[in-house]
Amino acid sequence: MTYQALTPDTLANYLRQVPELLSLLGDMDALDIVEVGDGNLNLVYFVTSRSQPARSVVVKQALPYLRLVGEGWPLTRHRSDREANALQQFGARCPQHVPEMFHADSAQSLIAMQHLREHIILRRGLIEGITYPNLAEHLSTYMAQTLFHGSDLYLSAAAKKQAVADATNTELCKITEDLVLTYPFEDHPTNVYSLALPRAAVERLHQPSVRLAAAQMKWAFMNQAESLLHGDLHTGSVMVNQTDTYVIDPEFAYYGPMGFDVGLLLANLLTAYLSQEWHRTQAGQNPAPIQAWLLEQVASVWNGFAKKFIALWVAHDAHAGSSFMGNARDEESQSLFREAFVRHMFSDALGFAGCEMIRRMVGLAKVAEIAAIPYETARALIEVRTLRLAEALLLGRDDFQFISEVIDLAEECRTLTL
Ligand code: SR1
Ligand code: MG
Repeated sequence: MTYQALTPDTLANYLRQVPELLSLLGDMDALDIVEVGDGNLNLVYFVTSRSQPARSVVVKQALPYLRLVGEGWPLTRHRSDREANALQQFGARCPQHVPEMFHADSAQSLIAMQHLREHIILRRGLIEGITYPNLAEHLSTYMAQTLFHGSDLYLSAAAKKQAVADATNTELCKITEDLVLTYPFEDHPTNVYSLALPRAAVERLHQPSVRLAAAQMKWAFMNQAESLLHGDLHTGSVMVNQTDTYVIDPEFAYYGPMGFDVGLLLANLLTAYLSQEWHRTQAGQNPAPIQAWLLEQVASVWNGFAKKFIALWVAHDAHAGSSFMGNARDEESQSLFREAFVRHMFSDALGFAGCEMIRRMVGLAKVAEIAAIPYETARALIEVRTLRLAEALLLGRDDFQFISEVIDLAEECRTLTL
């Protein structure tokens, strides 16, 4: 069957021909099919049995263009294959935090997967002021498991090189290279600014020191094939409730620097933090408790990730009886290498966090917790605070020793005035 962008009617016909979904959905003739995609790229359908609503799947189909912009921005559909590959790899490495994939069809650029009916998108939950007791524990586990097991620290050199080739994701990487790591640092027609954002705040991003740092991060993104990344690990790619956490949507997956995933997540926790003053005040609530909780998440995500990553590494070497460094029994060199490795990931994470925060303020795709603030001046104030924090992270990425220093800086930036 040649590719067609599916409608609820054509999807129903399609599903009838997929036997592995029949056992999940039961009666294929009585399905409710609703398109719910609100992301930037794809069609997303909830498919639910009318008689037994607990029987339900999500069907995601890649469109041959960027949904955010329309048919004027064509995009190949190969991202669906990359997403299927990543869901399979991540599902094997961390099944408790990755939705189960039931069916993938390369010709239709379509994936059917577990419907997380009792979960909401983390970004939405945070805007509503909801806290999640297991969030940092789960996300640090997810990142340690996926990033360690995709790397040369775990895989054989041959398997890792094959995995790099299998994960080539040229077009989606180009989106990140342009929209995250290039355009926000120049005057580019795709950039979108708040009317009240002072021009000086934008011009700071064009300073040679900032452009140099952004170019260095772009180089790292394009050349450091360290592990299979999610590639777009923001709070809109996480689904949560009070007990579970799932990481969804790895269509930007490719082999890149591990600090990219960590940095995107930290960046989006920080934009959530800086936006709380507005959201909680609007809701007649005190922002302090959730602000403190969000900063705790920043610390626990990083500290938990670093600790779990090292623990996986030490356990693997002990079990394998050999290590990446060779077989010499030299604990001192091993631990120096591990320490330097974590420092390097930390620096990368902070650099990428800075780029991500900057692009969400001045680039094409925004974050709802800030973009949805309806008053230009109130929004611009939070944008300026975010930009100052982002710039300090990007420029100072090699100078931070501990995540507590990032938190002190975030608290300082939260009180800046226009
Ligand atoms: C043009 S696509 C914009 C953004 O949406 C995705 O979620 C990625 O973050 C991408 O950069
Ligand atoms: Mg996405």
